Amino acid sequence: MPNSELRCRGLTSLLLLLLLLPGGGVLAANPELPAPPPPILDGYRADPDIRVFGDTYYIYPTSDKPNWQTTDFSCWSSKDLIHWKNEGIILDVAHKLSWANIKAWAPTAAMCNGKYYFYFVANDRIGVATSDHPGGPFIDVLGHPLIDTKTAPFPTYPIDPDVFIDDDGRAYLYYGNTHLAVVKMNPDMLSLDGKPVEITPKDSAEPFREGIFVIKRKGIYYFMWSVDDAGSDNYRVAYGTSKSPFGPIEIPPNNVILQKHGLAKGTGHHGVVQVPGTDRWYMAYHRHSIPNGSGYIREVCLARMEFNPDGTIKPVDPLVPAFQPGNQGEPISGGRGR
Ligand code: FUB
Repeated sequence: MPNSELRCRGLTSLLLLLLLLPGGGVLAANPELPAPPPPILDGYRADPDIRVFGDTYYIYPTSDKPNWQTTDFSCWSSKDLIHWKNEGIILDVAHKLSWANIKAWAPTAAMCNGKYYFYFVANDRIGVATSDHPGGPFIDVLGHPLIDTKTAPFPTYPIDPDVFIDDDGRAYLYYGNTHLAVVKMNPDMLSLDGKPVEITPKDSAEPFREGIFVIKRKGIYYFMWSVDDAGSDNYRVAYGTSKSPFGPIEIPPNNVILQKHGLAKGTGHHGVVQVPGTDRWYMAYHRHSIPNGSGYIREVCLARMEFNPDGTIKPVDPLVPAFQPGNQGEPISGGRGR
């Protein structure tokens, strides 16, 4: 690391060390550690679902409000993973749904046959809305939830959807809290092909809580999830792998890939995006806001996610920025990253 960068990191650490709290206190920081990188989105936001559609990256987050009483979903776009533009409100559950009006949480987006599908939580159920544009607005097409507490033949809390589209075009919807559910989607992306089945990872010392996110790399399915309570400093991300989108999920040693470090606490509920045509991957995640964060005062950050030669995921350090100053980020042209 060049000396100038070390000096710069030292200065930022000192500034954070001296950060004043409203009550007059001073944040306790370890001066040996670098300051956490700044968040990438404005405002209090969480549960970032990160996607790439065409030459543009998108993040679909939760908009944080006290006690998780949130009503609106926004969308953010970027051409390089560095500069993010707020596309505005894409679905206002307080006014646009007939079956729910609050607790707008943890959405996910997918593209199929040129149409965009937005799966979201409202009043503890999962709905689906569609749009011709990734930046919305999205319309609730069913007029009722896609998934409620009775959809799965086992107990799970129907929150935190994630849609994974396999190489053959088949889409799978994952969701749940404490118990992980998967169900194949019909080609219309608006109905389920059968009943959800339970694939909760059983042998993990890092128990599945919520925030499932699935990717596929070199023929292996990676299942990543959040552990502990979103209000805990120890909220973190663990993972397992499988040869099938239906599991069973095998647990590698040291399967925690994101956890608190220094002033970055409550790091979890992430999403992952692959730069098209490359083996470069980035993780968007939230942490408790710095300063004065909590389980519903959160901010969205970005980090590089890398793999070891044996396919295991390297732990992500929330104190390391995704890009160093001067880096051009990850623009896409001709359908590929650089
Ligand atoms: O943002 C509301 C809830 O907090 C999400 O559904 C959970 O995953 C947790 O992040």
